[in-house]
Amino acid sequence: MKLFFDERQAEHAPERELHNGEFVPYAETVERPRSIVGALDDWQPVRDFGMEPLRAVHDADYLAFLERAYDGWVAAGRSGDAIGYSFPVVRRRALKFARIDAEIGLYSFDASTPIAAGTWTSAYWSAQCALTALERLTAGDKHSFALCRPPGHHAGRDYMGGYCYLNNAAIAARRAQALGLGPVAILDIDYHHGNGTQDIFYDDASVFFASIHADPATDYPFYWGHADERGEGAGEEATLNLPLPRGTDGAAYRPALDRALAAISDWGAKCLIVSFGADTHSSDPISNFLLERPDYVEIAGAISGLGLPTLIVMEGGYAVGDLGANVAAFLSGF
Ligand code: SP5
Ligand code: ZN
Repeated sequence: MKLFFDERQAEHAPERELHNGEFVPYAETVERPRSIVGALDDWQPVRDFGMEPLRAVHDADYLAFLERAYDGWVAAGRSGDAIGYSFPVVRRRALKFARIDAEIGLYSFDASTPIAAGTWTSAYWSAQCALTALERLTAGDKHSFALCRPPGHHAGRDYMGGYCYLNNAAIAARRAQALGLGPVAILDIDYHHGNGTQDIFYDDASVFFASIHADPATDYPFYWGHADERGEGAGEEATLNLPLPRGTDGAAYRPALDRALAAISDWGAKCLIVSFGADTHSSDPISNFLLERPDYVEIAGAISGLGLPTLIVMEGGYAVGDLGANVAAFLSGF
């Protein structure tokens, strides 16, 4: 399987995030991709597909904001990373703002997603990484891996959150459709619900979204990922959420995985995008599942049993000491 990563994805390095009432060191560190790159050989260069595939998913004003937000922060006389403190929740008016603090809240849903000097560059190349890896499927490869970093699945059309700025999986899914690889399904197996991906395709019958994650009643992102969210309008029944309790181990995970795979197969997917988070591992510092390394081999084996051309995009996973080996184990299962 071909592996993709671009060095510019390492430029993004926020210092801290707001969590449980305190500023704590940012968990989505550059040591993460370093660990994964170190555990696997033969990385391929990333190509530049430009802005158009990003515009197929994200609003133009949001992309423009992301690109200039850090400069706007510095121009406002601030130091450190750009971070919001006021968020407009529901029924917000479509107002235009000049002040950076109003904009940054408008385009985010949490305070764990600061914008640092290298954020736009890294987010841009993370998306290009997914697009480059996807291209392998058109060349006839069965599987392909994009070491996306920053991750993407919490980012929506016009918002960032959960360490995510551009939704790499969604961008790849739209591009897969454009390349005639569809119908496309996205299987999200990060510990956290992929709320951004769900939101982007919620009323869209052309992309099936299945997610297995920690129950949002107890875990971030709280407001999405509940079992009764099944899509809406034309997209009704094209979303499947399988929340699991804290403490879920490999044996308890498996029936949910089998359900998700059966649903993807029944729906008629011809191409699969896996949003893979290794934050389901027992050693993860911010999560509470109990998967072990051999479970990743087994999960990957079950996914590859679908027989679909599959793009794997990296999402979370914060146990840096185990991360590279866990990702290598997962990829070996294909
Ligand atoms: C892609 C992904 O896995 N995003 C997860 C975002 C979770 N954010 C909420 C939990 C934050 C916990 N932060 C603890 C930092 C300790 N240094
Ligand atoms: Zn996660």
